[in-house]
Amino acid sequence: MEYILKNGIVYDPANEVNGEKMDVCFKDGKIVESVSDDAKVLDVTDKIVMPAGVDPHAHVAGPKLVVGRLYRPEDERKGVAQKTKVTRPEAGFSIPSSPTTGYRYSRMGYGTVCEAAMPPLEAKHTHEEINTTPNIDINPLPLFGNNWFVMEYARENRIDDLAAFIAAFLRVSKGYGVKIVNPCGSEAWGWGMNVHGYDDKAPYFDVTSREVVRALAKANEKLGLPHSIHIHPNDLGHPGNVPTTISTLDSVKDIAKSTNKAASLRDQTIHCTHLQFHSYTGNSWKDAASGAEEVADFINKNKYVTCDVGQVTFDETTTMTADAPMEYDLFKISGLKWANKDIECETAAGIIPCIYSPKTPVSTLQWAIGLELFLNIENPWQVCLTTDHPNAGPFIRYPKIISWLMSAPKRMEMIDNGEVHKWASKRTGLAGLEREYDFYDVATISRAAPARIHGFTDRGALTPGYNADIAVYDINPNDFDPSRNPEAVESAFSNAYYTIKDGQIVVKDGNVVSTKQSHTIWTNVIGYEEEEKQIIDSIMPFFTQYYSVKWENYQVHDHYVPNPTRVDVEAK
Ligand code: MFN
Ligand code: ZN
Ligand code: ZN
Repeated sequence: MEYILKNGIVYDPANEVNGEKMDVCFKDGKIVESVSDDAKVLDVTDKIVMPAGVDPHAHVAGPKLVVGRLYRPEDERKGVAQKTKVTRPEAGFSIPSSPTTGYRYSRMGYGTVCEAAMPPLEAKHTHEEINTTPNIDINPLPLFGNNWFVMEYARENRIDDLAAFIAAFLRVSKGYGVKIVNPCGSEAWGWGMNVHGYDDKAPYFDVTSREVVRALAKANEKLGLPHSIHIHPNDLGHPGNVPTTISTLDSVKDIAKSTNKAASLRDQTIHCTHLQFHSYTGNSWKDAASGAEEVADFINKNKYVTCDVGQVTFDETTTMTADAPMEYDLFKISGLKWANKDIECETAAGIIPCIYSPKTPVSTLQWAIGLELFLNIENPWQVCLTTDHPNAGPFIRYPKIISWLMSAPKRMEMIDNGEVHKWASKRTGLAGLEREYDFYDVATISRAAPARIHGFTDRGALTPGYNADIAVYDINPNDFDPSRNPEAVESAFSNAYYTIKDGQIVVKDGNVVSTKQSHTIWTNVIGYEEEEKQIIDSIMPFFTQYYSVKWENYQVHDHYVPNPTRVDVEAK
């Protein structure tokens, strides 16, 4: 089937197309240069056309989602919608059901979402949920930062073995890249402890966070994976965490990016997620303030670093993370219902609701710090739009965040009319920031940059040969001032005029009109077969003794990934 999207105003930063009136053609699910006269015409005259959105970091599939849904029926009831001819019933606000997650992303014009934390031991379940999430492709990142084997290789500086282990575990878990959460800290939590500084050791392992991160970065670059290491640093959510954040980012400065073709798209060697939660000064919440300027300044000077923000949205949400000790800290502060789980020999997890209110000093501080990061980081290719869904707010708020970024008057109004607590102006620099994003910047932070950062060579741009993943929004940018119409910006980005996924129209006028099976994107390392076999053989005695599952039952077999997008990486 051939289509032509006619007369749209196109924003395609990867191809340096900035608001040009042009047609976009696609055929058999791919973007093409041109189509025949028989092509079906979709008239999008003077509407915004962008590549479909790419979310570089969210929590959308896996067992912690299930725990969240089960223990928060009050959240489940908030997002109820009846089924339609093509959709199942919807449920959930901050932790929507898997089908609901797919529908809501596609209504916003998104086509790809990174599931940011998959414990290999729970990978099978994660894939089952991915398979029931329609309309969006998902690339899951397995957790490596507190894995017992990884900590051992890092301590002994066995980078070759670590590379083989990563290759093997991407295959075993059908994962995409290397995720690190609170390195050594989630392991310490097994003993009721945490690590705080970057040079603290995991108890009984004699290895520091710094050593684990550097070893993983070296192994990642040795393999030349499409994505860099993806890190949630130590000390999340604690006042005074700026030095830990900067030391972490600084510590991989000397590690050269791989020359492998698979790594060639990206510029970074480290991606720091939900940077907002890592940009606090002060000694306690009483004297906490923004460290966004210092952190943004570091990023501005260091092109090897990229980030996503984790923007607070002022919602009642459900937080969930492999940073289990931090969730316990939140429990001590709020006393809300808390769940915790140990993932044997690999990681941990914690879950707790969080209410971010604009009347609360700390929530407001977090909100303003997130916006300051967006506005102080000069190069939009280094910063991505996220709420760390659902941790700082649900992903359905992305359009609202876009409206804040595009309108300085809107931000000032919120500060001046007392809608947000005065800490926003007293303890951050937000009120002095006049920068406003334009549609090209928005397209960069929500599709082009996240796709490049993840090393995707088939999406995030309207390049011929790429997947026909396209979003159309009902705004005429030549006759519209986003600075003065933030509500209209929010509404348009919430309800795509068209969302097209692999050439299929899945959304029209903000309604899901069809569904399709998701792809699971995973990385298949080629060239390490012998090393992988050796490393698996070497861990097997330990695995058999200490894991409560058998290796045969641990691996994610092909039938768990019925619709793969396999990224082959020639690592040698
Ligand atoms: C990432 O997973 C991931 O992370 C992320 O809420 C997450 O009230 C999960 O107990 C948080 N507040 C304070 O201490 C503030 C000080 C307070 C006070 O008690 O004194 N001050 C005021 O109320 C201000 C009054 C004066 C004024 O200035 O107006 C704490 C409290 C808190 C702190 C609560 N912390 C948690 C934040 C961290 C991480 C949330 C979520 C997090 C989730 N993942 O006019 C005048 O001058 C008077 C001044 C006022 C006065 O004194 O009265 C995964 O993958
Ligand atoms: Zn995280
Ligand atoms: Zn996260």
